Amino acid sequence: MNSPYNQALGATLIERTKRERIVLVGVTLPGHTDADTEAGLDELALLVDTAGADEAGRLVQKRDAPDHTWYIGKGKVEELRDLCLAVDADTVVFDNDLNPAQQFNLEKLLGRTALDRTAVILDIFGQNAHTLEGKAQVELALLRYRRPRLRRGIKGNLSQQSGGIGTRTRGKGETKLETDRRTLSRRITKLETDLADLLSTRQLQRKSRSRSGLAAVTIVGYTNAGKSALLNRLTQAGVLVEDRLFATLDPTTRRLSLPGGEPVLLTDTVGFVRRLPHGLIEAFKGTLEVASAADFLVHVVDSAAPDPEGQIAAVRKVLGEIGALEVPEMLVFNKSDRAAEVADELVSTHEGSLAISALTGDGVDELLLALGDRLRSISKVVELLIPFERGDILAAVHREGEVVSTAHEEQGVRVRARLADASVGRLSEYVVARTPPLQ
Ligand SMILES: Nc1nc2c(ncn2[C@@H]2O[C@H](COP(=O)(O)OP(=O)(O)OP(=O)(O)O)[C@@H](O)[C@H]2O)c(=O)[nH]1
Ligand SMILES: [Mg+2]
Repeated sequence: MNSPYNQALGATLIERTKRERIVLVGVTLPGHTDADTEAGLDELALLVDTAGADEAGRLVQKRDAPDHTWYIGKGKVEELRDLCLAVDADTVVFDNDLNPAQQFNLEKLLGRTALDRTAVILDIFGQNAHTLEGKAQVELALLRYRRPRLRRGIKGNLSQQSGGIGTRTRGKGETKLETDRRTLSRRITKLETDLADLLSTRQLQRKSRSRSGLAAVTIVGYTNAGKSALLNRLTQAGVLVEDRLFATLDPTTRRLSLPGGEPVLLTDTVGFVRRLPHGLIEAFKGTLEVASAADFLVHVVDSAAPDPEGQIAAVRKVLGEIGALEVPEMLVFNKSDRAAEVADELVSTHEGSLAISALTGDGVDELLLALGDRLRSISKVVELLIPFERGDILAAVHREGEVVSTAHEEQGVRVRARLADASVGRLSEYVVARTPPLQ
């Protein structure tokens, strides 16, 4: 209990009413530049701020490989400790992922909480989860992160630092439950089962929706790109819009009528970030399914961000991980009111994209027209044979699609019609031929 390590931790307890002060650490590994490291740290500073703490300083190191014991070299750890003392920082956050042993060794030598980017992102998600499902998903991701980091002996002291980022990712109480790895594993299994149940309920709901014949359009994009602002602009959904990372965790769906009159279901969902922790993606698969199961994605990009192309790449990487890369996508460069030139330039380099401002409404009419066109182009021309007595089916084809031709035959009416995937699925019993999509 009286090791210098514990004493240092105890000393930080007194000053918990003020915002936590954090030193950020970045390591430039081969294949990366110093500028990459700085950009990573700039974003980490935003994440830390969103989590409710302040950047107190930065330390960078160039290395051929991470150090086995501390990630950075021992001399650098000592420099880090001096910097923490000089700027009165209680916590260090590495932009690179620390393994449990490195985290432990750093904390021992620094006498301070050592965290990584993943812990900060988990902390923000934890603060922003509101629904039952959102909370369960975050808890699952947190417990999976925490399980290999459980330690006996020193855990209690770290837990007492109430209010800090490290506290929340480690768990508040130091009950017997928290210290028991097996109990934790049981809780993980329970959450996994609950979430699997929620997922199947959601899939049932989605099936009944797709039976309604409406195309499902999901808004995806980097966090803070303006996805919720766009949903609000298009549907008056009244979703929370904030200059804050990961303001949205739970999906919201609204019905929207396109200029041609065809209704679609538009969903706003959780934003992505570079190196989104894999455990979080895994835990959030229920939520992320709104992207992989969509008929179409509107990919919103913040034109005023420091590196829009990098953000597009990061979003596509996550889309790949959740199996959503095959879903047709339209790039929309938002915040054109703030960065008109950049937005125009991006539009010229990305075919089929357009510039909008969810704030002023600029370009939004064009977006709706383009969305209608794209949805029509991904719909298929199919041939159906409908028995004469099924006037209801014939009516449904007219309502949901565009009839190209009809011919009366012996067994019924042969109809060629352009239909969205959802409708084709619903009417599959009557489909006799499918032709490739028209471009
Ligand atoms: N200037 C300008 N600001 C915008 C525009 N669209 C959104 N914003 C601002 O950007 C910030 C983020 O907007 P949100 O709609 O919350 O972004 P989001 O993509 O839903 O973000 P998360 O849910 O946190 O991932 C807010 O401060 C908005 O007011 C725009 O077209 N122009
Ligand atoms: Mg949002």
